Amino acid sequence: MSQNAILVAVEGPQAEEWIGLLRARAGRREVRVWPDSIGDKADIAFAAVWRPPLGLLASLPNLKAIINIGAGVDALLADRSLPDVPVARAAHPDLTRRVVGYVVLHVLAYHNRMRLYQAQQRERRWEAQQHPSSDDVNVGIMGLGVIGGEAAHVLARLGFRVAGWSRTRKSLPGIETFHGAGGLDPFLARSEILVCLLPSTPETNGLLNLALFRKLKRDGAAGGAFVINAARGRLQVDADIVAALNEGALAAATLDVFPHEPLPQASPLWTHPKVTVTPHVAGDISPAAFTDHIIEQIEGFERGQPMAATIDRRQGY
Ligand code: NDP
Ligand code: OXD
Repeated sequence: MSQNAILVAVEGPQAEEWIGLLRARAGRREVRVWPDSIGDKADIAFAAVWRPPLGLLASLPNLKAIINIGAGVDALLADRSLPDVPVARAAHPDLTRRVVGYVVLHVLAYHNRMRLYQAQQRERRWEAQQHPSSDDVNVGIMGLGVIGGEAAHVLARLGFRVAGWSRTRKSLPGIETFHGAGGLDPFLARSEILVCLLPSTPETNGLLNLALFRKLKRDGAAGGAFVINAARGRLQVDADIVAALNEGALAAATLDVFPHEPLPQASPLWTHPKVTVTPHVAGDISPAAFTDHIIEQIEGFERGQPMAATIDRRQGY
């Protein structure tokens, strides 16, 4: 009998790569795969999963810990039968760099008027647009965690006036910080380019709505208010984004995530001239980068060390 086996439950184009790499790096430990080769469930001590089916983890009687192959644990926590074992999420430099790169790309695209130049190119029009210095532009980052904190730091290095909003009080050099319900309105009132890097929880779902967009700063150097959501679709109300764009509360939106994914064909976001849609790709973590970390987490846990980036279930992230 094999004890302390690892179960991998991942679907999609990278599934084979995850399985192959985990098998290669797991040494003598057995790697089982859901749904094809799960074997005797009593052998499984660890589960490395991304959006596993509801009830799968509760069916493993000797499960000791769960490793989420992604930063957001909302899909896992939606499983009411989730066993009461430690859950570690992905907080890895590869993932952080990818999402921060996505955020910087889109902040700079707005700052450098890329949308205008793309339209001008289609018309063969050669016309330089004015754009302000970055230190005249206010970027606001919702969520100052692993990814939001680094995004704030990189954007501040590029000269932007960066502020961040978090649940608890934070102090970050060079970043203006706000926290809690009381800090939200003043944070919004000074933010022109709003970047969302919050987890999806009962407190944050639906936060990106029309009332919030109307509170953003529109009279600054950025030339209007912009939103970039690279976090979770449930944070945003799609119809409110369209309404905010149409009334001018928002000048443009960049959306990597949606309440329903894939984005339904009938969504007006696909064709809205002020919307950029990407298919939830801001932070696809690389199996090659993360596999060693999964094995290290398991080995450390077995030596009695707490896993890194363990979530707080009561907070939901
Ligand atoms: P962290 O858990 O490190 O950070 C979360 C931040 O959000 C913290 O600063 C936290 O505050 C803040 N926060 C949580 N709840 C609230 C609240 N109610 N009010 C105000 N602030 C709140 O997460 P990461 O930075 O690693 O990732 C953030 C999210 O990005 C993930 O949950 C995931 O959903 C998403 N993501 C999306 C990807 C994509 O491909 N689109 C890829 C990777 C991540 P505090 O510091 O006080 O705890
Ligand atoms: C994540 C994601 O949460 O890829 O890591 O969305």
